[in-house]
Amino acid sequence: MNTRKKILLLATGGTIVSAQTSDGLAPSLDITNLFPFLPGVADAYDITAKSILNLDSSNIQPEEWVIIARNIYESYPDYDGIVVTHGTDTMAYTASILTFMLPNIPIPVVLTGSQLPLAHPLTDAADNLRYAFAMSASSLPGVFIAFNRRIILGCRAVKVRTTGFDAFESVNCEDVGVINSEGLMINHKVLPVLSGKCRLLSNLCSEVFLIKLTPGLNPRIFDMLLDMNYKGIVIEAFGAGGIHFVHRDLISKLQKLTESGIPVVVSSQCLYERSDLSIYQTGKLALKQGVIQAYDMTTEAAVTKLIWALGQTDSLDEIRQIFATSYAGEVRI
Ligand code: ASN
Repeated sequence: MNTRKKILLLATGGTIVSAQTSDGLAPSLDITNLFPFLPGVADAYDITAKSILNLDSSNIQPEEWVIIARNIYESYPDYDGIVVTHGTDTMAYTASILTFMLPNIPIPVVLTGSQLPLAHPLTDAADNLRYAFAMSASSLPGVFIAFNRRIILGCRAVKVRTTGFDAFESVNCEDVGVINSEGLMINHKVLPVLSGKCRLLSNLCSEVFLIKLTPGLNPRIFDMLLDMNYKGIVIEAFGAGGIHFVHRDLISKLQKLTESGIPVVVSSQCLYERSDLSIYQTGKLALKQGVIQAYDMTTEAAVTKLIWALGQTDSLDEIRQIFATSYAGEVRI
């Protein structure tokens, strides 16, 4: 009897399948050629590999998120787990949005990639793929990133290094797992809890703008964003959520935005710990204008949640409700 777990490998490009071209590294390797690089893996799992995209992840955008989510949704009933190979640069965004687009996915969906191509003599790709296959065979439902011996909740992942093999961190949340000589060790309290049937919610609204405040930022930027038809704004504010109103009054502009029905989500420029706009006057005044708090969400999760939420509804009240809910552990209210 074949007891190997059935795993689907969906390749989307990234360094992992890249080779040198006259224009620099670009995706080129065919995913079905992966197995000679991974001795033993094909015996441990029953793997089907399919290339669905072949892009550097800087080119992965909402259109591609829909393709990836649809492929996962259409295939998941036939597999025990799914591995998605993906460039590292935007992997945290893709992992976050897939969390929202595929609520209650009942099998592990594990994204991985590498800092060096699979064919490089010092590559981290083979190891990362091994960790991803192990997690994908775990039967633990959710969207995860496997990288450098760590398993991270997809909606908590941030790329924190451009070249280091320890490129990803789980921000404001413990790791889901670690791989050591005892095998794959799972931290069960971090796992998302299923609350219904899996659905594909693939309507997205790309018109979301992320703005990082700088001292002296001109409030007219928000008029420009309205003119450009942006439907939602995420502000990375200072510290616990401070926004300036002296000399240049950003806060009264926020009122104009929320009155126009535009959701404004405020997070922090600090990577770690939570924002709380109710502490300082510079946050509390913004709260009074109706901004939505991101609390301890990563910027990647806040932006993708807004892109997804605006695809589900244009009601500001419903978007507020969506941000007041943790769907898969992306926020601690
Ligand atoms: N530029 C690459 C990508 O994100 C980086 C990588 O995969 N390490 O596609």
